[in-house]
Amino acid sequence: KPKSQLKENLGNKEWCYELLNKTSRSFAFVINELEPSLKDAICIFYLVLRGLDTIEDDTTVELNTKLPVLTSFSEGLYQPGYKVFGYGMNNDEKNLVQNFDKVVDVFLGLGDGYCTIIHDITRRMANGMSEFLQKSVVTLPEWDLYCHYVAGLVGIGLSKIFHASGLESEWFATADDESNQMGLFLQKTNIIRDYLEDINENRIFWPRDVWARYTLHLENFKDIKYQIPALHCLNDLITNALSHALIALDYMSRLKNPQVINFCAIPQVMAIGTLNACYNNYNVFTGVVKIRKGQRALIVNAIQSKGLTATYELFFKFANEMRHKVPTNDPSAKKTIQHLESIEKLC
Ligand code: PS7
Ligand code: MN
Ligand code: MN
Ligand code: MN
Ligand code: MN
Ligand code: MN
Repeated sequence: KPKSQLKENLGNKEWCYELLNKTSRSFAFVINELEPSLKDAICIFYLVLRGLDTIEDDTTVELNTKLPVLTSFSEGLYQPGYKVFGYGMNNDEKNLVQNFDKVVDVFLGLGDGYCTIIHDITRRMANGMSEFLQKSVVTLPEWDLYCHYVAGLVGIGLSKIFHASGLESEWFATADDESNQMGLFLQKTNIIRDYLEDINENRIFWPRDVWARYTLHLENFKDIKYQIPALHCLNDLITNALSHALIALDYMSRLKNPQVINFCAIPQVMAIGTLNACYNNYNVFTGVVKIRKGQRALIVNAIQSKGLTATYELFFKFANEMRHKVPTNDPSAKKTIQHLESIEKLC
């Protein structure tokens, strides 16, 4: 592997952390708190995948132009000077991919174990993204597969990094199914919440086999006269996402390092909080449903001071709140309550 340019290494690393702060909506904070042995690897992992996602997401570039860029991206990690022009829907994303040589330089300075994991996951994610740029998400297995490519693989790579750092046990090196479900829980929540943003960009990630049971056209849900089927469909997908919660709790219960616990648990608790905020809420179809800044701060504080105990308490709280909102006539009600009761029992 080519050596990193040592002289510029310090400046490039600072640049990477600046870009992390600008491009991540929520990960910058938890990554900054990680142990030094882990922090740079996960910062670079984030920026590499954010770079790849910038290419996937750019709806202004033609597919024939985009696909070769996407599938050669992971090889760029081993080419000093590698950068990509013409992509990015905002200035931070443009900045990231146009100056990607700075990320490559810091990447090449990581331990070989970390490089191999990051390169492998990037290659597999890019192949999955190009598969789904050429087809839509129809069945539930396809929904799980798309979410595996863009988030489950992140979980699998992170678990291997945790193990390689020596901070977490051997279990994490091979816990691919559990790691995948950690990612699926976040990604499905993101896809459910981003209904309006995605459909307005002509991108559909809601699985057709599910929404077709409630409407002929997914865009119909934007119209208040379709409120009832829209809410039934929304609650159906939230119920599906909840099926990953128990595995996610089991995964987190095996973690030892307090900063790794924060890094994993804060996004998971934010996810179940977001599902609770979205559940049976028609605002998902007319705007953005988000956890308020103040509530986010309370969650982060609780997890930082009480770790897994707070994680279990907050999962209980959000599951309990959701259970009290389940309408008796909702088609998924029985399944929803089953999932929520098993979460509450475990917590
Ligand atoms: C390497 C920390 C902890 C075992 C850029 C963290 C976009 C939800 O596009 O930016 O604005 O709607 O809000 C993160 C499992 C991946 C999955 C995926 C890499 C958890 C490229 C996060 C993040 C595994 C594809 C961010 C999956 O959402 O989305 C690192 C364990 C990137 C994790 C994308 C989404 C992440 C996401 P947007 P966001
Ligand atoms: Mn994307
Ligand atoms: Mn994106
Ligand atoms: Mn080992
Ligand atoms: Mn999204
Ligand atoms: Mn977005």
